[in-house]
Amino acid sequence: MKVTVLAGGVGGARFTRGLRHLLAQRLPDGAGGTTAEITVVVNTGDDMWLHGVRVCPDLDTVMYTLGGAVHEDQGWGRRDESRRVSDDLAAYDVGWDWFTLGDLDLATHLARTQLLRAGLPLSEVTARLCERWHPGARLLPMSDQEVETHVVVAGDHGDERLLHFEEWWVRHRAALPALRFEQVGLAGATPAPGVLDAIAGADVVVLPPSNPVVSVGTILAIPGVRAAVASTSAAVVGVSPIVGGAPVRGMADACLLAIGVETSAAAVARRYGPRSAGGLLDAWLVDEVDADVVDGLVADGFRAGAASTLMTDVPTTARIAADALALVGL
Ligand code: FO1
Repeated sequence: MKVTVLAGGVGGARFTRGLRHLLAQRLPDGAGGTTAEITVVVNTGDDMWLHGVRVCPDLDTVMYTLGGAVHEDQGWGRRDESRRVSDDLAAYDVGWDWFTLGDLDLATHLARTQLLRAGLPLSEVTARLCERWHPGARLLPMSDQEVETHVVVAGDHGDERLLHFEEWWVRHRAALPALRFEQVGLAGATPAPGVLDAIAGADVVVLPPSNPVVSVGTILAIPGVRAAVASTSAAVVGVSPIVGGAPVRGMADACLLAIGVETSAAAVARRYGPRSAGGLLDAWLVDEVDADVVDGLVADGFRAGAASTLMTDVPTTARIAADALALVGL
């Protein structure tokens, strides 16, 4: 069975960990893993060059989470982390003192940067880094080209300012109203090798509860990706990142506001659109608190269902993944 997940950071990583647990139960490989082929296409719009190293927050969050090294409470970065280098960098007053690169995390960025400088594309670099972490899935960046999400905010003199997404997200906690998002580098970007095949050749494509605008939305914005999802023979099922009118974590509401989409489970589904009307989704799983929207979504051509979608632990997340797959008969 081939499953392809279009994932951002924490939500997508945690969901994929639960999905892997479910598939290991259903299709065991006899060694605790699964014979299912899981491909995670990961958003790289949050990436940046910082202190001369390439930082890929969502790729690292997925890699660490599936590799068992993630700082569980934070959802990103390494467990048992320290920040001696980051603190000393602050003493030099260089870089982003509000963005902490942990000491162990820095090793990942140094390794990645060395491999990039050697001429390897990000997709091959990612595969090399994953050889250490054994994520039990293939991680693909959405593109080997640099596509960075920037946020347009109002300037001080009635003009507009462009912030890197991470500055808006971490330094300002998305509190500065975003006028719009710009994916810098998008025009020249192509899907990384394997991305389109992973979408076209899957049995099921999953849109996990990642940020629908700056994570899944950025992946879909890579030329060719949205069309591949709309036309794949795979079933396409999503899990709402919005529960009861609010994001479970992060600030997707600030992102949805910026693009004029209501922060609701139903509005996000309609933003993706039903496959029956040329959209992306065959099915959409909402949380039980939003069960009242299911009938309306079905009337609009979605298969829809409601279940508890709080990813409290791996077995629970596996059950959520099972509920999502069940909507498309898997
Ligand atoms: N998030 C924060 O809120 N504060 C940080 O200092 C921070 C540092 C950081 C370093 C590496 C990395 O891979 C992720 C980091 N994040 C931090 C999380 C990051 O903002 C998110 O993982 C995504 O970019 C948003 O989904």
